[in-house]
Amino acid sequence: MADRFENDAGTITQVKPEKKLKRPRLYRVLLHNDDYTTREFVVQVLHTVFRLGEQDAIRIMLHVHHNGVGVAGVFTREVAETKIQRVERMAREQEFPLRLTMEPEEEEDA
Ligand code: TYC
Repeated sequence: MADRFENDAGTITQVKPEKKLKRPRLYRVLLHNDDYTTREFVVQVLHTVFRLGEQDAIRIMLHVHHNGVGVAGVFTREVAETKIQRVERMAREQEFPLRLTMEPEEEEDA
């Protein structure tokens, strides 16, 4: 399709190319094991902040407990940051050392 038009008066209209709608980069929120945070608290956090059902919350908690680290969820950057902050505040209130980090997912081909 032509993207440049000229009318009888010689006016040239250039059509802007469509902006590529890029998908926002996604981030994995990683949950780290420690020896002090209770299993119940981790399950509660996965349920209330990460919106996981009880079975999934328990499964991920146990995975982290046994493997040292696991994915709590995948979100856009702001959502990931907000969830981490929320959990950190909840953990601090109960003096648990629970730690979460985030890392970008590999870029997918468009
Ligand atoms: N290892 C903890 C315990 O035995 C439980 C735990 C699981 C803590 C996952 C943190 O991210 C975590 N009480």
